[in-house]
Amino acid sequence: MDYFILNSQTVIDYVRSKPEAKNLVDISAKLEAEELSDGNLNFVFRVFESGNRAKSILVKQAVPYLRVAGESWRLSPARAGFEARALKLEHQFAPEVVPVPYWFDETMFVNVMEDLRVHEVMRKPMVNRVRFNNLGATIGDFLAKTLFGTSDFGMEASTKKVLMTQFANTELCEITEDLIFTEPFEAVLLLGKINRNQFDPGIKPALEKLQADLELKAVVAELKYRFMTSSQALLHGDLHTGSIMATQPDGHHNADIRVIDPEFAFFGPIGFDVGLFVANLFLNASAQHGHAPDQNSRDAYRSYLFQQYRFCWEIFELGFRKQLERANSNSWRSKTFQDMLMQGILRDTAGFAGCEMIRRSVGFAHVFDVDSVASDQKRVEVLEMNLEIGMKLIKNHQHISGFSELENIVREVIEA
Ligand code: SR1
Ligand code: MG
Repeated sequence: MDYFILNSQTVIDYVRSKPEAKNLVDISAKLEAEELSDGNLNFVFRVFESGNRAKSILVKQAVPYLRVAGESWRLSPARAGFEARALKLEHQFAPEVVPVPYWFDETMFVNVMEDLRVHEVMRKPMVNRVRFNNLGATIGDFLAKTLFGTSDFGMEASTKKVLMTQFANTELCEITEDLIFTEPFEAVLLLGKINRNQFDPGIKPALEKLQADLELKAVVAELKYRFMTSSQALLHGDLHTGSIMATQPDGHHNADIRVIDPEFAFFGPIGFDVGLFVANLFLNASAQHGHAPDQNSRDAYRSYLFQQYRFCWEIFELGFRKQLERANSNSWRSKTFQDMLMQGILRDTAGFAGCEMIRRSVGFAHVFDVDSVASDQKRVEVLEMNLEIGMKLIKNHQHISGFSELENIVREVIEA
């Protein structure tokens, strides 16, 4: 079969033609499909047995362009291969948090996986202040397991170096380098480079000030360089709350939480994954200025979000340190080394979180949490808060020595 772009009709015949589908759905029965695509890059379909939606699989296809931008933004469908390899590894290290990968079709650039039928992407419920009490701990544990397991502490140095050759994810890394670390900080780019920033005219003065701040730009350059050159572990690479799904919480506000969409995976600095996740908690906390109906519900949800930040860091640090005790070399068992390592990761977390807060406010890809604020004035206030938090996190990241310091930087701006 040659590559062709699937739609909600042809995906059914595609599934029928695959022997791998036999144990997952009854391919001799009537099948139906619906398109679910809501991410920026790919097309996603659910294929299910007619009359039995519980028997379903998820079919995700990469097309030779960026789905949200259209055919003019060319992008190799090879990203599906990076996703397949990352999904498999993440599922090995954290099977309870990652959808089961069923098969990867390298001709069709298709990944077929467990259909998370009863799960929902987290952004909308978070805008509506739904609580997931196990969110921070689940993500902290996922990060500790996947990042340790794929680092030089968790595998032989030679195995890691070979594995790294499978993750030269050049195109998607370039997207991150441009969209997170370059474009938001430049009014005019070097010749031949397009600036894809999109921002509310109301924050133009704040943005101009940010883009004229030479100290800030130097520190961002340093963070960008670390992103490009530090190969500590296999990252998810895009761990925002749009890459996390959850069921409706139970009576104790706990839910089944899953991490999806690792197509940006590559070997990078550990704090990038942690930083993206916590920044998205902070983005929601600031956006509640425009969503919460009253001060009490706003403050209560913000307290919950900061608590999830702390749980995430604590469980991540505890899990990472525990595994270091059993690591493959005595070098890693030195308490002083472990303290320095964790402090470096925390500082990176703060710096990368700052960049994420800024790019989600002025760059190409925004977040629903902020864009859905109905009042123009409140949305501008939220965006200004995000820029201020981002700048403070970036400028102070090298001096942070504990996770409460990071939290205090964010709280001081949000609670002012
Ligand atoms: C061009 S893709 C825009 C954003 O969507 C993805 O989810 C990544 O966050 C990327 O930066
Ligand atoms: Mg995605």
